[in-house]
Amino acid sequence: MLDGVVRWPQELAERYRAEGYWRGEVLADLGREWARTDPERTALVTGDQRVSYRDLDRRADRLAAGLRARGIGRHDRVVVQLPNSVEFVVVCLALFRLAALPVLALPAHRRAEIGHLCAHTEAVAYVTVDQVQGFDLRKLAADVRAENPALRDVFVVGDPGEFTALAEVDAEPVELPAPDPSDVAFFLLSGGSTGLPKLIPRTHDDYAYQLRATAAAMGFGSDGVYLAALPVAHNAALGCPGVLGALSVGATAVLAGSPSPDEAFRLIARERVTLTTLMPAFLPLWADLAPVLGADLTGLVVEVGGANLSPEVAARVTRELGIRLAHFFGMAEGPICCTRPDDPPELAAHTQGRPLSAADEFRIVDDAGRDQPSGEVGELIVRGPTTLRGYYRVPEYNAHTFTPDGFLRTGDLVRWTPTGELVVVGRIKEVVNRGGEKVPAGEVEEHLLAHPAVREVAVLAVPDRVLGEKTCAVVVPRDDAPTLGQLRDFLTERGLAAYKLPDRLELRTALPYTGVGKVDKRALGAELTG
Ligand code: J2J
Repeated sequence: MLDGVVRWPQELAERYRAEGYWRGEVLADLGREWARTDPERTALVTGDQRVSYRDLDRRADRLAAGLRARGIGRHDRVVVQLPNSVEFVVVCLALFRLAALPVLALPAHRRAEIGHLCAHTEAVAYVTVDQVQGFDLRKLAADVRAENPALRDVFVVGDPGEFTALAEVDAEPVELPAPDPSDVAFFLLSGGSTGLPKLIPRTHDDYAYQLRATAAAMGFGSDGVYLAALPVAHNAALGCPGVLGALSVGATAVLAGSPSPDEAFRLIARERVTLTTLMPAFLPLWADLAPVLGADLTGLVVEVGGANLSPEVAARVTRELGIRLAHFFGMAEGPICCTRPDDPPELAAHTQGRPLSAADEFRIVDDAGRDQPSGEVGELIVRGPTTLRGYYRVPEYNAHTFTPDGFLRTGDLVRWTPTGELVVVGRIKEVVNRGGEKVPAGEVEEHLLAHPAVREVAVLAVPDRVLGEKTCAVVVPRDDAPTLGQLRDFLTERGLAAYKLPDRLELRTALPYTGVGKVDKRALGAELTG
């Protein structure tokens, strides 16, 4: 196992194996069996491109060989920042086959995030595209490489500029040793943590199980067609069952650029999509535009989650569109609770369903760590065959984010219904959930404190009709008060992703503090919304 990754204790690992959750499958083999038995079957669709299982397999093998020739091998970390594309899947498969470790950045991430990921993981390579929406990622790559001596290679999809074109990394396939199933396969980014973004190691065993279990829960098999409308680098679209789950069951994954209704509806009709994933904020838009655009979504299963879903919106899309909702509470860290497509629609409208795995241990505890009686609200803590045991290379942070017996403290406030479904009611972690995009308050505060006009700052969520929440920065200025525009420009200049920029600025002469000297965000929140 890679240094800095916390293992499951042997006893639990043996139990997960003995009970058949972990079966020794490796992500390196995704799609391989289908390439052998049904090579012409369509694995991926994007735009006008259709990629068969055979071609996908070959491309992954050739890229793996090409990367190996450049010295990339077992346990090497490679930061991957690609939009939904065939390249994303080929790169991940190639790295899995080399037992090298993709570190999955979101397309929205910028210099601050990519720089941190490269430095923290000592990445040897960064795979990116030439540009997105007018932003030149090669410039970002040059800055990051200048600061990270370990970063030997930058591979670019499109015009490589001073770097290497990904398309040129190609060689005759070679025999490669299979990765160890209990070893880490790749890293996901945590949405909610204090300080800099944390990395979540996902093992072959645990992720292969997540793919299998979520596919089964959604009734998704080889005749299924999955539409990835959210970024595939996010756990929800990657592996619940998502694109990788589609490859594991021999289904087809359709890669869209965004969840915008015109593109999504066109693909759903053309490819006969059976399953997709959305954040709740998109549902009203889909409901408004489906009749206008003449889309027939009847029977489509939509996994919805990541942020609060209003029961009215859930009822509306079920009634008006004939969509079958599966309501997900998920975390990149691994825990998943969901309603199943065949559950009564009220269940999806009002609850987040049942734990994915019979081996999941979900507990609801009070401040002192005592289990709460059913129906009472408390913090959700989780242990299970998909839930990480520690973030990568942050032992001090792990010491207080996990209980001594290895339960992840999720920071989410939840309760059980009398029939055993989970209901998410709030949050104690300092994260703004901006329509499903997670903005870690502490990270933004740290950047804002570097602004010369900012003496003190607190970043917190304020309600928003469309996104559910937006980001408000409450600033105590030094002399001249900064404007919102100036602060946003400053953060952009520091290389922060756009979705983390504050939407609103409030100026104060002082911040309220609690008895222990922490900013009283609850009081501030009440003041801002009251
Ligand atoms: C309220 N808050 C929710 C829900 C997650 C599937 C779906 C989503 C994610 C995801 C994911 C929520 N209602 N239904 O990984 O596999 C908030 C909680 C949680 C955090 C995790 C998946 N579902 N949340 O959103 O890692 O606060 O994963 O701790 O991005 O989203 O965020 P993330």
